Amino acid sequence: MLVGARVGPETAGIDVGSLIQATLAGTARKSEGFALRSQNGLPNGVVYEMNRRRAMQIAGLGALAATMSVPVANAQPSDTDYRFEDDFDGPAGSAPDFSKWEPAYERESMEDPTFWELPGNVGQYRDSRENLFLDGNSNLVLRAAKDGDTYYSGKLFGKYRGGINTTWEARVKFDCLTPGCWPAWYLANNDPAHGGEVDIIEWYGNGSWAPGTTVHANLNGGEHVSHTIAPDSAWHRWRAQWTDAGISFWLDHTEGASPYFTVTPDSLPNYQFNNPGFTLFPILGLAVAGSGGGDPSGGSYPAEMLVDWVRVW
Ligand SMILES: [Ca+2]
Repeated sequence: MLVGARVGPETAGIDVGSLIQATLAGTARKSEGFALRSQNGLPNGVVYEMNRRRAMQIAGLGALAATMSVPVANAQPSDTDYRFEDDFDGPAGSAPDFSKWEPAYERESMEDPTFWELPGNVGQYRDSRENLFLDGNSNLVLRAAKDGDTYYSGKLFGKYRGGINTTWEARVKFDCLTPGCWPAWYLANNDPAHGGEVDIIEWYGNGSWAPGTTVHANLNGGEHVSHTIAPDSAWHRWRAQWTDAGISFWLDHTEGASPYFTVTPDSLPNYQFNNPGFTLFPILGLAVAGSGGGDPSGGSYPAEMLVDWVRVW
């Protein structure tokens, strides 16, 4: 866990050069798009893949200082000030870093199980390098596969707990959009009375539920708001930003881009996310069967959910 100064409004008083250097460092590290404005001679809206050196060569720090917009609250921090991050570096076939994550050892039990949640029908989680491992190319792999009569896969619960005014992002590849699979990247608070869940992206292999983003104000599933958005099998960054104004979501965020969905506190009667001391933790999971996954018999297995990194700032 890394805690440090954030690049944002609360850094008021920092000199502009440092602010831009920090922003550029964050940009270069992730090799993401970087927008330049028209004053530097480039057309509006042109987005370049560039590293810090190239940014300096093209525009110079002074020109950038004159043309960059003021960083917003969700600007990316510099290298060292993530509150939590995992790049999933490590040898192929090795375990993820269990100082940061707790693996699921079994599927959650259900009070009133539907057919695909019944023992014998539902897929299981286990802490096995067959189902939960690093690929050696800096990715976490959650692999769903049949072993005997049972489908097994993996799930990780982050040990980090983050409060309000945080941004959470993961770079994910869903090679598991097949019947029976139920992949998700989400945040949760498991307090029985005042819990909540932020499903940043969730896809359902049951063939009937719309994939997308959902905020649950209670853990019983009875109170939520959703936005349909369908993932594909390419790499994408899925982001949630949590402030007292609500929770906003971006797919492949670029600076200044509007969120595709925002859940405001007045959206839900029992909105918990502004409660003092409320925290969330990150979860990566690939379930098989269950209500959301449905019947895996017609699916293509092994199926994998890959995660390049998770970052919180
Ligand atoms: Ca990585």
